[in-house]
Amino acid sequence: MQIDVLTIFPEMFPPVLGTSILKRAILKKVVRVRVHDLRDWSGDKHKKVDDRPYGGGPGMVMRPQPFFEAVDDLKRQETRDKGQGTIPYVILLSPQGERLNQKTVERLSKKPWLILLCGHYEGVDERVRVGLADEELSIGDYVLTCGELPAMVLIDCVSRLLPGSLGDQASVKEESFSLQLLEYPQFTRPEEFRGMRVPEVLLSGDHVRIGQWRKLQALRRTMTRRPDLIDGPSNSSN
Ligand code: 4HQ
Repeated sequence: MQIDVLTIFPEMFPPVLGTSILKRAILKKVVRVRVHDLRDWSGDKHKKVDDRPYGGGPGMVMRPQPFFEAVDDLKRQETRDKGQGTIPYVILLSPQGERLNQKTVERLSKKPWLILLCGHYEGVDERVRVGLADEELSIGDYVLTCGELPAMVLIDCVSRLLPGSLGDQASVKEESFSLQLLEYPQFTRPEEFRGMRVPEVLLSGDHVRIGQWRKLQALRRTMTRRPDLIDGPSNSSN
């Protein structure tokens, strides 16, 4: 998979892309990530990418032109390099987007080419949504300072699903189950730590009882903390 990022803070990306599983996935060419400075397309001698909102009001709005021209250039470059162009799937990260979940991550992991648009200030000109983005995604109901962290979240969760990135696709299956039911409590040594003991059943060696205990704990935990996972979309999330 190819991922291009359009951002005014390209320097935020290398530390994340250069660490752990993402680093390995990139080295193994499971995913190729290119981060571009949106200011390169500002078309302005001061490299300005924002402007004051029509109709007034506080803050600044990101101009549409740098986003549109950057995407045009990336497409042109792709057509030049590969003869026949792959079509990019363009995603705008914003709190107004549909909430990202594992189902969406799975769908996106099947795309050959993603372009991620990171917003700033009060937001981006509406024409970016209407005329450029194929989809708008939010990583959750809280307000961040920028769209860069959401873009990195998306790169992370999509990349780990790509064949060859985890080394063990069994853990992909397992973790996707863990989204239907929360994990049971885990313990490692020592048997007692600061007065807190490991549940006796886990030391019993009785794997039938251990299995039953874990199932019960997982169910209890899900019911108290995330009833929405059991009730389905009617309740709140997923
Ligand atoms: N922002 N999920 C404001 C987010 C966000 C989110 C990104 C803050 C865009 C302009 N994006 N900027 N939550 O809070 O995706």
